[in-house]
Amino acid sequence: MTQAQIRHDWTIDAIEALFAQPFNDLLFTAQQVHRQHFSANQVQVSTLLSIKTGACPEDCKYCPQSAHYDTGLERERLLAVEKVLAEAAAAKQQGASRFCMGAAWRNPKDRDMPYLIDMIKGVKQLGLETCMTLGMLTPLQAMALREAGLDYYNHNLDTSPEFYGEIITTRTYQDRLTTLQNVRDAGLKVCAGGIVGMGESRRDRAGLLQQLANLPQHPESVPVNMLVKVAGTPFEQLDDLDAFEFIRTIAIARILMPKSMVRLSAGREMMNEQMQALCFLAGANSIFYGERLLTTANPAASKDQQLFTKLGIEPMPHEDYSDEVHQAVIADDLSEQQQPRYYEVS
Ligand code: SAM
Ligand code: DTB
Ligand code: SF4
Repeated sequence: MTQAQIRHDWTIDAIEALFAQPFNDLLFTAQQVHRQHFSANQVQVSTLLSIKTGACPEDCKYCPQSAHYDTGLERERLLAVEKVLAEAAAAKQQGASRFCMGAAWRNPKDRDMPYLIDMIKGVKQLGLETCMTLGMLTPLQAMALREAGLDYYNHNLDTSPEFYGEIITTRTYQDRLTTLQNVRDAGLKVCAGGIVGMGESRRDRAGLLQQLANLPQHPESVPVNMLVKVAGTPFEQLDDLDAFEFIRTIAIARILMPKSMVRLSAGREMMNEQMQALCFLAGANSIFYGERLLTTANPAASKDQQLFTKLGIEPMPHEDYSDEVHQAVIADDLSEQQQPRYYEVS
């Protein structure tokens, strides 16, 4: 097989044709593409922490944190920086290489920025990669997070432009694309994906992947979430998506975005080991690790360690920057960045 081309001109019809392939053919192609760019038996592990929980003004129909639905979730204000750093240290101890901090916000307020910046600096000093997902960002906010040392920003497109209106009414698809552009322009790495199993059609799944693959630059990380059906949300009673259709979605994400990390994201708690193994075979090479996602359950770390052992998978190493030499360089870089303030003080 010749080297997979990095393309940004995918048509929905071409993507639907991939969906229609025999399963074995599709997985074979995806695994070939995967091996051109990645070590076949390594999976990157990230740990998630909800740094601000619940009472979100947005109406995303899948989300347990939306104030529009009664899911019984206990709301929590922005966590103290020390608490976040203690959780990050524990995640590192468990073997995570990246720490992702999520907030149930439409967007961060400028008054939150100093705390977010301290969280980023502190987590980096532990030698972990940093990721945040805080909702929409202005260009200045994105730059401020980058200057603090943030590595990745997660912001999902969630679904196709056509289906989007069925899921969320409080922000537009274009709002999401604009935030992704702001994140990219600030020099942050982009983590963008979506959710399947929300009652969308196969064409919508193809449409989501088309949007991601036809961005000017592929996201470095592409989370594919299986809907977690939470009681109290409008999607509580939806039918399950067929497992093979989910695996096909992973395989096509791998083929369309050959160099991106494809993350087998939410929903693993409901998947058996065999299904997860097929997702890895289809080209998924990243997971959330630790028994909690943001507010819902994820498999226990010990269970994932057992699965990795059974499959001969190793956690993907990432360079540890917590030694003295790297820390001196980071401190130096940060002190040079004291001058500009990229957000308004309210
Ligand atoms: N509030 C910010 C935002 O929406 O961008 C950040 C946090 S939000 C919880 C991050 C992502 O989690 C959403 O974009 C969605 O893709 C995913 N998510 C939320 N609830 C989910 C659920 N029940 N099942 C699967 N994925 C979910
Ligand atoms: C993403 O795509 N999935 C993660 C992360 N990015 C922030 C979140 C999944 C949340 C699942 C529901 C919950 O635990 O609240
Ligand atoms: Fe709020 Fe994010 Fe949940 Fe939407 S997905 S309700 S923006 S926390």
